[in-house]
Amino acid sequence: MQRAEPQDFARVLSSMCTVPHPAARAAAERFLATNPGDPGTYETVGTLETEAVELLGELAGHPEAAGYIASGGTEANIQAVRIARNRARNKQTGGEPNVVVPESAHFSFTKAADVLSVELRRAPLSDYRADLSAMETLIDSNTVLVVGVAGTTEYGRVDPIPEIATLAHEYGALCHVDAAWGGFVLPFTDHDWNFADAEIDTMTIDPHKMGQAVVPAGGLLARSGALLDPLAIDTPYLESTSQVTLTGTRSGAGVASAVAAMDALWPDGYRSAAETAQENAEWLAGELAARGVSVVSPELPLVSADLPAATIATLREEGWRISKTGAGELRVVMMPHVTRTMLEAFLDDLDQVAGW
Ligand code: 0PR
Repeated sequence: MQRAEPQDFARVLSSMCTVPHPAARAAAERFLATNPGDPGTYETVGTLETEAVELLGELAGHPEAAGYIASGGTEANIQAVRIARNRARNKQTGGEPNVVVPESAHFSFTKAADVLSVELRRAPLSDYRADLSAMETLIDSNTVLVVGVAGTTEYGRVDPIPEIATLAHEYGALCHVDAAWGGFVLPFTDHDWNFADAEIDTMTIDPHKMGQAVVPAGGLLARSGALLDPLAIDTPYLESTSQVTLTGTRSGAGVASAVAAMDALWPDGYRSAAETAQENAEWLAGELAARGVSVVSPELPLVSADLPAATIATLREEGWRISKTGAGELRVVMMPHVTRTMLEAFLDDLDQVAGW
């Protein structure tokens, strides 16, 4: 039987995964058979996880952050909701807990709400960003968490994070920032998004997206170790006495590759990747606008453009791995593997299909 091969990245334009950095790939292979879920047995990978959290904390403006390497942004977001729900459960009585998110929040929050039996309240946006007054309308005494997104999945927008944090705390709720995708780009922008910029409590920041680590490597950070306490369960027969992760056995590959990627790329490598990606986003946005296409201006390196569904479908048939926003726009994510040459080839094909 012929051996299956993974796709190459030559035509992948809408994914948030990318080619791992060579050092990250090598580290992942070396640590494939380790389990950071049992750091008493797999000590080295346990130490690496501490390093990974320190490095992520540096990126996020808080080198003393607590946290761990999760399976991805979904787990990190679920855990942030779980922290807030459990913390409130210990404190207050009555009423179903709710979480207030902007409508742009990733669907992982829908999973979190379902798994954790909390009500998800989605606030309408204004100009693709969280609208503070719309959020405040939804917040009440049962709100346990208010979420801001720093780099939205569909339009790459950054919510007003400091204001969201203030709002959350006014109501006694925690504030979580979802920087799953944006976290490795935002340090090189003027946006206020991190632990130094705002009084946020927890953050999702994923090495396996813009961080160029292998899958699975998500990141959950918390301002203090105490914030992770509501996640801790006893592990009677392990050397370590408690565990805060959602998964039990988990891949040391993600942990080791996250450290290797950040060692190799933070900060200069990530800065140049972010700059190149932003240049490419602005170039593509300009080219599309020049053809009369309506484009959402790329604040971060992600371009959404209004193309007919049939055009997108034909380009997919030609092998381009592209997807659409909920509103039907073409979405191109400028991951590190997306080069100008690739974009030129894509535009050539688009010109042919559109016939303009
Ligand atoms: N938060 C944000 C802001 C995200 O964009 C995503 C994923 C998540 C959380 C969840 O992260 P995990 O997928 O690591 O659990 N956003 C991408 C999306 O839904 C995920 C993705 C990745 C989709 C690669 C396709 C793909 O090929 O578009």
